[in-house]
Amino acid sequence: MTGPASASPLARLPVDFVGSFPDPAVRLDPVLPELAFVGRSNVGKSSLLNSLVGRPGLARVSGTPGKTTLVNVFRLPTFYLIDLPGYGFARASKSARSGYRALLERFLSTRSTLAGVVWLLDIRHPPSADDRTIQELLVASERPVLAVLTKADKLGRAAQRTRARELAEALGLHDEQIQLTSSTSGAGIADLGASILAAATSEEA
Ligand SMILES: Nc1nc2c(ncn2[C@@H]2O[C@H](COP(=O)(O)OP(=O)(O)OP(=O)(O)O)[C@@H](O)[C@H]2O)c(=O)[nH]1
Ligand SMILES: [Mg+2]
Repeated sequence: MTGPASASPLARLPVDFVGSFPDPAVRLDPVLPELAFVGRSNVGKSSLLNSLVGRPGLARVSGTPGKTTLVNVFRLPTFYLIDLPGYGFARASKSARSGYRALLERFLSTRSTLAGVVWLLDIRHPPSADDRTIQELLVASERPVLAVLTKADKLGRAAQRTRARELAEALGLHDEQIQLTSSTSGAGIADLGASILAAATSEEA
C-alpha cells in the first residue's frame, strides 16, 4: 500500500529542530531514543525525514550533494530523528572520505540510545564501494538497521520490484528487510513511519 506523506504516523506529532552539531558525540538533553538517517550524498535523507514528519521545509534539501554537513537533530515528543551528512560524494577527497568514516564510527559507538539506523539507497543504483563500507560499519555496530530504497517514483512499478530484488540480493538481505519509498509521491512513507515509531518506542532509554 502506498499513501500520501500525511498518512505517516509521525506527521501527527509535534516536531522541533534542536540544533546542528559538528560533534557526533553531542549530548542531548533529555536523553531519548534516537533514529539516524544514513546514506550517500543526495540519496534523499533530508527529503525523507521531511516527508515522514509531514514538514516539507524542515531539514534542508538540495540538488547539490553535500548539503547536510552537520549532525542535525529533530525532537519528537518521545524520540529524536537525526539527519546526518551524506557519504560517497563523487568529488570527495580521500581525507573527506576517512573523515566521514570517523564521524560515523564515532556516532555509532557513542550514541548509547541509538534505537536504529535508517540506511538509504537510491533504487536506481547498485550499492557503491562506499555503501559496502558503510554496511560493514553498520553490521559491526550491531544496531538495528532499516534498509530503505529512495526515489521509487523514478521507476515504473515492475522496475521497482526488479530493482528491489536485485538490491536485496546484492546486500544479502531478504526482500522484506527493504522498504521502498518516494518522498515525491509519498509511496512507502506511512509504512516507514510506522517502522520508525515501533523502533523508537520499543527501546527503553
Ligand atoms: N524524484 C525524487 N527526487 C528526490 C526524492 N527525494 C529526494 N529527491 C531529490 O534529491 C535531491 C537530494 O535530496 P536531499 O534530501 O537533499 O538528499 P540528502 O541525502 O539529504 O543529501 P545530502 O544532505 O547532500 O547528503 C534533491 O534534489 C531532492 O529534491 C524522491 O523521492 N524522488
Ligand atoms: Mg541532507
